[in-house]
Amino acid sequence: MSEWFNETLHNGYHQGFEVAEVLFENKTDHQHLVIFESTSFGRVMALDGIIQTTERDEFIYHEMLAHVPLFAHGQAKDVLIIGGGDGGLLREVLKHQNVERAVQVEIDQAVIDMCVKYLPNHSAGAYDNPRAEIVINDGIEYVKTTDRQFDIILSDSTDPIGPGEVLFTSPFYEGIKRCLKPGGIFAAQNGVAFMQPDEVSTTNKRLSPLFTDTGFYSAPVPTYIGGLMTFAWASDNAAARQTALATLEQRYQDSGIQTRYYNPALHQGSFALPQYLVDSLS
Ligand code: AG3
Repeated sequence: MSEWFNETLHNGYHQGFEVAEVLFENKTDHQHLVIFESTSFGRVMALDGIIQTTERDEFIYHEMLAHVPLFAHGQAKDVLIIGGGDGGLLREVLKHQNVERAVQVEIDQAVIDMCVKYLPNHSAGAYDNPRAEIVINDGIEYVKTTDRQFDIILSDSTDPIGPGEVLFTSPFYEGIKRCLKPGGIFAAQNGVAFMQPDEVSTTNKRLSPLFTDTGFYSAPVPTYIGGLMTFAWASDNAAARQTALATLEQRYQDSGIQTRYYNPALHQGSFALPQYLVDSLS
């Protein structure tokens, strides 16, 4: 009999992975961390029973969370990442040569350490990059207190359960607002809309009083089961979300960045939402 890891996120519906080998399993100071070798998706990392990332499909999520805001902005120098301890997002952000500094605020040092060790292809050396600065702190504390400002802020959080819960609250979004530079862009993982429909409407209610332009884009990430993963978007520069295809193509080409999921046409298309989501926003 083989051993299976069954995710415990949704009621009455779950995905399972056949486990080839458990590489690490422990309670950190903040959450229960498991990293295992699966027989189908390469190495898999879960926190508190919820799949966070797999080697096989992480590129879809990390490319979309990094490149959509970064190419829409076009000249970001300072980037802030909240969470993202596996390092996949930092890796994609640092591919942009115009980025001079990427500050990553992660609450759990153990996640970074164990992912560097057992998921080395995620960070791919990003933590040793001189443009990266790692801060171990709660993201909400950081955005409430830092005196630095950023062109792009990305929230690569867990679901709004446990340590990730505060990263979906109005006080967190107010903190984001205070440390975004004029014209800056905030993007955040916002759950799988079909399975977690309230996340889209709640985030929309909380962001729209603070920013002149808010919206959502999406991507299908197989191991975030149940349909489209949504990403929240907020900015006071409404033009950024409407960046012309030709401009995105020019920036993408000039960057020399190689992608496996992201491309400029898909970037534009990802802001088109299914009607049930459009309705939930009004
Ligand atoms: N961040 C997003 C995990 C979301 C899982 N939720 C879900 N399936 N609804 C994970 C960290 C990736 N760097």
